[in-house]
Amino acid sequence: MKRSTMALVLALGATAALAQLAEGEIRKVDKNAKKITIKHGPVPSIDMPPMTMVFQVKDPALLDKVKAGDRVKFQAEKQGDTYVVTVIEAKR
Ligand SMILES: [Cu+2]
Repeated sequence: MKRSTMALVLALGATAALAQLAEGEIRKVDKNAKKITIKHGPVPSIDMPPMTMVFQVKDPALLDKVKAGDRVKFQAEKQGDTYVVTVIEAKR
């Protein structure tokens, strides 16, 4: 594969991954319980409408990157009866 074609494929892949990120605003961070409260917009990956709710986090280190009041992009998945945030980043 030519280098230019490879770059295009990688760029398209990154765009697709970003498109799945939901947007929201952090309401509360609870590091001890590994939970985060997010007022969020639609979350296509788990087919969820906008609401304010508590998520578990996959890795508590994710909570070091955000604080209450931050606007964020995030990815969530359903694990059993629990909704888990797997990726989160503050918007700037
Ligand atoms: Cu929700």
